[in-house]
This record gives sequence, structure tokens and C-alpha cells, in this order.
Amino acid sequence: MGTDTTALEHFDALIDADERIEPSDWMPDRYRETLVRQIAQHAHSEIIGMQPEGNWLTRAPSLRRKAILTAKVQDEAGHGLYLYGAAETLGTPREELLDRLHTGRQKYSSIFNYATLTWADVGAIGWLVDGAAIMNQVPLCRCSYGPYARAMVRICKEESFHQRQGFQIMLELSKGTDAQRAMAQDALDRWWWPSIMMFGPPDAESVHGDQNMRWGIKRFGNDELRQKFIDATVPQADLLGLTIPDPDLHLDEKTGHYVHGPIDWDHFWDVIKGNGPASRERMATRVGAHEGGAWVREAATAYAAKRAAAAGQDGAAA
Ligand code: FAQ
Repeated sequence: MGTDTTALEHFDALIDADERIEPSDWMPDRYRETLVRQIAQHAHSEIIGMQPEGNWLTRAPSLRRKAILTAKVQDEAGHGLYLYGAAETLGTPREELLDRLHTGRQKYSSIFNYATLTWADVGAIGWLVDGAAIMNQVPLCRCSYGPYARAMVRICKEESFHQRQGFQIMLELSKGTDAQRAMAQDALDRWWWPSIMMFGPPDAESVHGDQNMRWGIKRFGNDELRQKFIDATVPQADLLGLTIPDPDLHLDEKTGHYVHGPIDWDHFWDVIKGNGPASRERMATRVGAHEGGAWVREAATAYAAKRAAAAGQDGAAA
């Protein structure tokens, strides 16, 4: 008991001093659990998030666009890798984390439950989804858990490139033919509300928000980040000559913030329960890819075991 109290005091002191908690440090079980939950869900989002854009790799409008999109989708796989690695430092193996995803015990971001119907959706995802991801994730570079914070630094740099490529697609379409402008507007119409839902429920309904802010995992609440995103994005939509599909959206001159209309939170909760337009397809594809890749994992494990055995023999002979 005495030891635990001292350990807790040390942990609290590190948090109060805004220092990093490292894997070898003692930490409260709830801190560990919430980090495993958040980092794993973040990792799951990155790898499931490869699917909507992966859908357009074979139909990109030019070789240049195809190369850029391929690089982006590969980056998302890399983000998953860094994040599963960060989650594993908390003591839960990757196999277990993936099992939690595949059996529906852990979530992935609501945003990846929508279909990509046109090429403009690839632009809208880069512009809005990566834009929202950056707004949410830059503060995570200062997260109190060291391995997560460090993983986020590189992820955010790559997300910036993703956002720019998406905006550039939207810019080209919005300067194009009537049909291209209509395609860009249609993509904005379908991706706007899901993008602002990505930040999570309103603060009043956030389950983990307050505690995670006290622990320095989150630095801002869901509503504040959503507001920052809206404030940054409305002028970008103006520049594109596109209309945000919210008739109530207006600038409050006094606060300098945009005021948005009501968000359909019933729809959000329904989507994260697995009833989004593409939810079943996403999970079936993910589970199929995992099962199809079993031979790669078996071969890698067998190779590692053979090398370890050979090293053991060398050691015994020496
Ligand atoms: N979707 O109490 P809170 C990306 C859940 S990566 C699904 O407020 P918290 C890059 C939440 O888990 C996108 N579930 O939760 C990319 C909790 O349920 P639980 C992913 C959501 O943790 C771009 C419940 O609701 N980013 O886009 C969502 O304090 C393009 C109550 O919520 C991250 O994961 C949601 N949107 O705040 C890739 C960032 N929102 O777990 C490919 C890290 C909430 O108790 C292509 N995560 N829930 O069952 C975070 O910052 C936080 O976890 C929040 C939620 C802000 C997502």
C-alpha cells in the first residue's frame, strides 16, 4: 500500500510537471487501460482508413494522382504500425488488439464507415478527414505518454501532406467543368457532417474527456477542437467556391467563431454501433485481409524461431 502511494505520488508529480510517462514507469491501471483503448482505436482507424481511399487506387485519374494516393494509403499503414507499437509498450500484444477489433470489442473512427462514391471523395477525405485528424492529433504530440506522443510527431507531418493533396484535388475540381464542380460540391455535402462528428460527442456526453484532460492525454475537449476545425475550414470552402451544407452556419462577429447548426448525434451513435453505410463491408474486408495474411505471419514467426534456435546453437558452441 505504502509503495503504491509513493508510486502514485511520483506519477502525479510527473503529470503535474508536464513530463512524460514512459513504459517502465509505474502508472495507475485506469491510465494504462484508457491509453490502450485510445491508441488501439486510433491504430484500428488508420488501417481501416486505408479502405475508402484504397478503393480509388485502380481508378485514379492520372499516373501522378495514382502515385500520390498510393503513397498516402501506404502512410496510413505505417501510422497503424507506429500506433500498434506504442500500444504494445503498455503490455497488450498486437494480436490481442486486432482480435478486439475483429470481434467488435474495440471501435475505429466513425468516419471510415462511409463509401467513396466519386474521385472527389478522395479530395474531400484529404481536405476534411485529414484536416480534422491534424486538428485532433497535433495536441497529441504533447500527450503525457511518451511513446504515443513521439509516434504522433511523424504521423502529423505526414497528415499535413495528406491534407494538402486533398485540398489540391478539390481546388482542381472546383476550377474545372460544371460537372467537376458539382462532383466536388456533392462530396462536401456528404463528408461535412461526418467530418465534424469525428471529434467525438459533445463535451457534456464525453465519457473519458475530463479524466483524460487531467492526465494530459487530451489537451483540448471535443467541442473546442471541433470549433477550431470549423473556424479553419469555412474560409477554405469559400476559397473553393463551395457551400458547406449547413443552413445555420454563420460567423458570430462578437466571438469571431462560426456557429454551426445541430449535429445529428443519433446518427453518430448508430454508425459507431456498426450501422454506418459501409460498416459491414469495412469489417468484412478487414477480417478477410487478416485471415488471408495468416501465411505471412506464420512464415515470419517460423523464420524468427529458426533464427533464434540457430543463435542458441551458436551460443552453446561458443
Ligand atoms: N468514432 O469519451 P469520449 C485519421 C467513442 S485517424 C468512433 O469523448 P475520448 C487518419 C469513444 O471511443 C482518426 N468512436 O472518448 C486518417 C468512446 O467510446 P469507448 C482516428 C468514437 O477517447 C485519415 C465514446 O465514443 N483518430 O483520421 C468517436 O475521450 C484519412 C465516448 O467518447 C483518433 O483515434 C469517433 N469519431 O475521445 C486515416 C485520434 N468519437 O472507447 C486514413 C485519437 C468518440 O469508451 C485516412 N483519439 N468515440 O467505447 C482521440 O483523440 C479520442 O479518442 C477521441 C474520442 C476524440 C476520438
